Amino acid sequence: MPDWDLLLEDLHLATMVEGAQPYGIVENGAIALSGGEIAWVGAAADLPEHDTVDIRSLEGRWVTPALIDCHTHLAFAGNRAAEFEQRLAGVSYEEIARSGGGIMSTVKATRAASGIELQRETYTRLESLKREGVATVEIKSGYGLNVDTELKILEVIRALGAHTGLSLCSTFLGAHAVPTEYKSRPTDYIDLVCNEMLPAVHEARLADAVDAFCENIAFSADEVARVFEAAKARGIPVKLHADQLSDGGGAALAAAYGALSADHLEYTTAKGIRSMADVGTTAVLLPGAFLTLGETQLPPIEAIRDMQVRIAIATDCNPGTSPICSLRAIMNLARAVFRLTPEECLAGVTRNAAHALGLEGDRGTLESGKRADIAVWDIEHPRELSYWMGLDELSELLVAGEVLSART
Ligand code: DI6
Ligand code: FE
Repeated sequence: MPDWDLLLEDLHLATMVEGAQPYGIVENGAIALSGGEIAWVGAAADLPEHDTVDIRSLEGRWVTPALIDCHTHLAFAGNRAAEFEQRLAGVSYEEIARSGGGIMSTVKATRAASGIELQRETYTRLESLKREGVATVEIKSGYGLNVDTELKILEVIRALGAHTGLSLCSTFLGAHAVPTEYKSRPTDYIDLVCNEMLPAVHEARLADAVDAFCENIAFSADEVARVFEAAKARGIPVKLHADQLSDGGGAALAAAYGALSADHLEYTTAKGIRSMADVGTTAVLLPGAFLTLGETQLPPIEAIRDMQVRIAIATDCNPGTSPICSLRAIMNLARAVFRLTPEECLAGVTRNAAHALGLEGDRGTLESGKRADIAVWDIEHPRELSYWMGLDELSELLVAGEVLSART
């Protein structure tokens, strides 16, 4: 007879397993945890006999997989509120970037910050996500753009995993922008990324994935391909900022390298989506950047749906185009701006976000054998998670079976 570590009862489940029931709903369910994993999950009526002593009632609350923010740039110093005002006064994001502001101004601040300062600023943003039920966060480097600072950022990310109790995935984004000191020599900068930064980052085991910004104001498809080749040679999975401001064939490029995800996609064509569908690359949609930039071109959502490409959504938390530390707000915006259904929004921050990180075997749904990353909510139906904005319905967050935060 099983002797589980903990059995949670008197609850409803939104397992987010794809199937007959929307949200994978199981009313009157139960969930058993052992060794940090889900040992059993299903209808309470089907619960097998067991010897478990530690049994808790959740008093009719709802249980979902803990949320996953699969695309952020939240390890940076300073902020860009002054540029934000300039943009409101009519100066474009590209103009600011070309005149040395934009990403480069955050690079200056991040280079100047000590590891401890960077850690402190980043910690606050992670805690905000944690308070709303997020257990896994992907964080990109890309505000260092030299060997030392890229390493510093990635080391801070590793340290913050231990400090916050969150599961942090780190992505090396050396090809985020051409730094000022390489202004007219982008090829030399890509040499540095491929021949020095990436090897150093890989040597120190600091990157779970490699990303790049494929855009007129950043890197061409050929330059990105060089970075992807270097990643591939080391067995590191890739993802791409694709077609955010213009159609640069980013989605097809990402797919050609079997990318985990292609992100943004506002200017991607149906053909680009087709190539993603062919290899199973996840579409990560980022309504925060869309709104902050005043973008009007919507990602090709119908094509994405028709071709059954998985849709994830994320904060893109960064100081330039998405100063947003709330994944719940993003769920609401994805519904309002991209017209995703509330179920698509929840799948976008659970099951499909896990896919975008290559973690689908380990988390993102409530299934036995997966990590016990669980959010408990004071709601009457999971659709409410894309309905309310700013209401704190989180009752409890468990990561690998341990309570990380609980309402007092
Ligand atoms: N796309 C974005 O939206 C962010 N990076 C990227 O490649 C913007 C980063 C910034 O402006 O600081
Ligand atoms: Fe981004």
